Amino acid sequence: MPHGSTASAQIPAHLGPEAGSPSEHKYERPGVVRTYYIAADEIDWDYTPLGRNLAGLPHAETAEDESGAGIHHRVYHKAIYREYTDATFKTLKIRPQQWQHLGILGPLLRAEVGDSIRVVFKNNTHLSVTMHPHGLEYKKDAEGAFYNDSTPNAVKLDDKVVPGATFTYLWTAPERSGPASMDESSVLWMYHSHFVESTDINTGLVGPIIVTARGQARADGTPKDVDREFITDFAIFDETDSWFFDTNIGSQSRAIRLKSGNPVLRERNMLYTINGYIEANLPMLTMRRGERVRWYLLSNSNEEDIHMAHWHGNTLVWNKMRMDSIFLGPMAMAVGTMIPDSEGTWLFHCHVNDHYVGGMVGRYQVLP
Ligand SMILES: [Cu+2]
Repeated sequence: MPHGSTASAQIPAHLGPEAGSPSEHKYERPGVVRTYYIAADEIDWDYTPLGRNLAGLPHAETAEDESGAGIHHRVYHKAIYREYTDATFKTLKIRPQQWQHLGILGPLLRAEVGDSIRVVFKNNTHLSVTMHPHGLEYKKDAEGAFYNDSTPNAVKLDDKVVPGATFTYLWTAPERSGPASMDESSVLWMYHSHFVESTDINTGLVGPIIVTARGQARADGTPKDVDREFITDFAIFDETDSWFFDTNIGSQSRAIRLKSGNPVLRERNMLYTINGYIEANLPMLTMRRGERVRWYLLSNSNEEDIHMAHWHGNTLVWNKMRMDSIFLGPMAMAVGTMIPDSEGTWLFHCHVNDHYVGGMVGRYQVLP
C-alpha cells in the first residue's frame, strides 16, 4: 500500500536525465513527482507508552522514573514531522500498520531513481525550522539549511521557515542518489531540520528517505526484491539540548541550562531510544521465516550516538558481509538484508553498555 502521495504527473523536463547522459539509455520509465504534505507539529511524546522494561531485562536501574512525569511514563514536549492528507493540513494521514514502528520519526519519503520528491511543508510550531535532506539532489533554494552560502535572499526562504509559514521543497533522485555497485536495490537517507541543527534534531525533527534503484521499484516505491522493510533509528535524544528543555524541566533549569555544566542533569535527560521508544516500547517488528527482510538503520547526531545495532537469533548481510551487529556513528545510514531462519521473539538492541542499560532495546518476532 502506498505510503506517500504519489502523483502520476510527469516529471518536468528539466528534472529528467540530461540528453545524452550515460543513464539515458536505461531510462525505462518517466520519473514521477511524489508529493507529501508534511508539518512540523508540537506534541507531547511518551518514550514509554506501554510501560517500563517491557523486555524484562534483569537490571533495576531503568525501572525508576527520573522525569517527574509519572511513575510509568517518560513524557517530553517535542516537535516532530507529521504527514497530512493535503495542503489544508487539517487531516493527519494515517500511518499504515507496517510503519507504526517509525515512532517519533517523520513520514517515510520515497523515490525511485528518476523521481522527484515535492514536500509542501508547514511549520505549526513556535520555532523556526526547516527540512534538509541527505543524499537527494537539491538546489540552493531547497537545501533547508541556514548558513552564509553567499546566496541572495530570494533563495534563502528554505533556510528558515518561521512559525506558521509554509514552504515547498523540491528535491530529485538522480542516479547518484540511488544504489551504487556495492549497494542492494535500495538505499537509506534521512532528512532533518537544519536551522540550529543539533537542537532541532534533539527536539525531534528527523525522518527517513528510501531511494530504490531505477526499474527495481513497485508503483509505491518499495523494492521489488524484498518482502518487508523496517527502519530503526538508534537515536539518543538529549533533552537538555531540546528547544523545549525549560518547558519540560521547569523554570529553575534556566540557570543550569548549559549541558556541560551539569552532567547529572544531562544524563537524567538523555533518552536512549530506538525510534523514540525506550525499554522495548518499540512496536514488535514482525516478519515470517524465509522472507527477504530489509533493515534500514540510522542514528542521531549527538557525540554519544555511537551504536552497535545487534540482532539476537538471526544474521543479515551488510556490504556483502555476514553480520549480526552493525556499527553506526553519528548520523549514520546503513542497509542490511536478513532472511530469518530462526523463529521466535528476539532481542534487538544497542550493544553499547550505557545505551543498553539506558533502554536502547527493542524486540523482533519471526513467525513460521
Ligand atoms: Cu547505542
